[in-house]
Amino acid sequence: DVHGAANDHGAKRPRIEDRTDYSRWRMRDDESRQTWHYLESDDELKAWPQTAADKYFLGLPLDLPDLPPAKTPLDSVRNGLEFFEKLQLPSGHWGCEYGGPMFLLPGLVIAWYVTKTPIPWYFATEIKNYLFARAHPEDGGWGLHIEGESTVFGTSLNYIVLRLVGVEADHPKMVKARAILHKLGGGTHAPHWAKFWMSTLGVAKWDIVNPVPPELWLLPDWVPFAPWRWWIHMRQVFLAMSYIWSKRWQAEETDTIRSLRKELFVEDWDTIDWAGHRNTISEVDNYHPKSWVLNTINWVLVKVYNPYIRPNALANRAEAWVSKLVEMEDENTDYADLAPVNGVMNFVVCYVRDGPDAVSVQRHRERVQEFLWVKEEGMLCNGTNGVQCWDTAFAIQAVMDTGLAEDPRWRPMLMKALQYLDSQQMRDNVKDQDKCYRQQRKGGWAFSNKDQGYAVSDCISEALKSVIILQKTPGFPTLLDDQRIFDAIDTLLTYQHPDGSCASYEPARAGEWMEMLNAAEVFGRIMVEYPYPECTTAVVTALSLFNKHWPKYRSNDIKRFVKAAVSWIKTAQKPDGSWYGSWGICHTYAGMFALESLSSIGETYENSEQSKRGCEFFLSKQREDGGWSESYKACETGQYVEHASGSQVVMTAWALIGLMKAKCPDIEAIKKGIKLIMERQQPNGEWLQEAIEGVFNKSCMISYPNYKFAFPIKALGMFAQKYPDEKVL
Ligand code: LAN
Repeated sequence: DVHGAANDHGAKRPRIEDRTDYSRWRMRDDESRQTWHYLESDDELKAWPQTAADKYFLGLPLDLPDLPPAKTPLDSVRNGLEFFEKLQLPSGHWGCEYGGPMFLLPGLVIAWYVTKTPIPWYFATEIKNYLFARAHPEDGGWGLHIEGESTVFGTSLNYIVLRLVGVEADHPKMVKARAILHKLGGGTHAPHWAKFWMSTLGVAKWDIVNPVPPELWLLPDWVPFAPWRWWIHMRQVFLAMSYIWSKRWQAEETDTIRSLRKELFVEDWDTIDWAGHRNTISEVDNYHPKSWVLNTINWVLVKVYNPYIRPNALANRAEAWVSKLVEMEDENTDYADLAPVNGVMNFVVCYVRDGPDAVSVQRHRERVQEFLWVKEEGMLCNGTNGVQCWDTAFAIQAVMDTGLAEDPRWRPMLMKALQYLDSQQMRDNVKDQDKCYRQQRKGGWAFSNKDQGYAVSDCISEALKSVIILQKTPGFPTLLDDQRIFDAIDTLLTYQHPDGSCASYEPARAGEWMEMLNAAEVFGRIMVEYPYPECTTAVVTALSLFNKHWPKYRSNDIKRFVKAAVSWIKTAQKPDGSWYGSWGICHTYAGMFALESLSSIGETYENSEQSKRGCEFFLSKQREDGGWSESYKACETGQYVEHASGSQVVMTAWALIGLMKAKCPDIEAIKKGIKLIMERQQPNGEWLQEAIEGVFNKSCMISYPNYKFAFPIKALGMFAQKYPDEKVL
């Protein structure tokens, strides 16, 4: 693939084309390790035909026949499943694009570049196409996420990507992007992470980067702000970053790098006061301004500690320990790593530490491929190495709620899905769990797959629920014996906070005050774990379901857990009856989970004040056409706001599921919503993509394309089960 590769180390001219031939792309599903391949030879093309799923992901026509028009919700379910089944991948899971954030691809491409990894022309070409397609329609810049306004973070980094993959600086789109970048202040106004990447690349000098001292990792564990207490994503990013920062390592200079120095900055590069711009940041990027505490610490580090005190021996010890922790992360995940931010940084660490030809570097090179995805707009970087376990769990639950699980028509699909979850359960804790500060995970599931291997409270819950309901359905085998189910329960039971709530990867290890050390500027609430209604409610539903089937196993622990969790869920309800959701948009997403969990312990509209108020909140937000349409803006502001483009299928399904789980008596309202979902279904059974569905860190949106299948199917199916005689159309 080096042939025609886009990079200018050595003599090769970057090659970049208008577009690639979409009939040549294939997604390989190697036990749910997803990689995209471009088949250049016709022999390969013959040997490896494009599947329906490939075509769907690529936006190519599927040429499916129209299905018999749905007259009832159950017809509509069958048509939806007919389509959704075609997207199930060979290993039994569902996958999809998982884009949205616009700061992931830059890390990956910069990591490729600084490690002299050739970028094949077809990757370079489609990366260019994606970024051009996603440039802000008016100013030509890029934001934090695909729906956001242009920022220095998004624009400087994605501009760099385009140059590294071979786009010329005088391309009209680059000229336009530069104009908005300069208008926002240019590279000196970038937030911390962008300054880090620019310095690693050698486009900026390290003095512009606020300190990332590896010494913090030498603090004893009892220290209240020791990094092991931070939210796992922050500490893993900080870890790798601190190694590179401490070494002030920079990539080898190239023509492109020299040229970027001229392009990215408003100031003349040679005269920039680098240290003086450590805290410079453009207004639009500054979502979470640094605290005075952090500014003071940074000042002491820069002015006093680093130049006069920092003992070499201590720096070396810190680097060595950080390096060891990086190694453990790589080993525990077989180089897949937690997510694409720390994954690509670990890649650079290995290159710096182990040299260009090391096995570790080679393995990272292979593994980062799993973050990439190709869709009709081009190539992007997913938020994780996939959505495998999560989306598969929801797919199973959707079918279960339609009552079709025993229908032989869907058995092969469900069998494969069950086998998939069977294969992905984590059977052991990670090696030296305490030494690398990992949470117990035995019996759990990750969001993506077992390779990544980070259990999450709600991912365990959703997967476990799916396994239990399927295994308890006549006609399905018991692949996971009782002990494996108990392992999952044991791990789930470790997730509760004293106040009854649950967080995501681990129970919180420090309080909200830690946000004072939030150096990233562009995200809010990232430094520690928080209690999340969605996670807490998912655990409650899983424990309740488990307890019905195994009433004896740890029943007192479960009773206590559920009781405390439910009372926390009730306190988390806002006066208007809603719950704030942190991982999906927003009150609609959280409301569905909350109402489902209340109903799992027998609390519904009739007998529970909280359930009733939750329903009333939903009913008050239903639109004239029967749908719901919450916008991502709600995540930023905490207030329910409607999306400009009207009712959304996914939002509508979430609200309806909540209402039906809560046994809301207003059948007419529910019917109106069901009708909208049915009318939006296409003749081939699919639903089309509408507005973005997910969110993280309050400010960054992320796509969940399979939600438009799983949740409408589930809502329609639940309706068909509950009201078999109601006419909708
Ligand atoms: C995810 C995706 C899944 C999500 C749910 C399971 C839906 C949630 O209920 C718990 C948290 C979790 C696991 C989650 C955490 C943060 C992730 C991994 C992401 C939103 C996907 C991308 C994001 C990750 C942090 C992106 C990298 C960005 C940094 C700021 C490091």
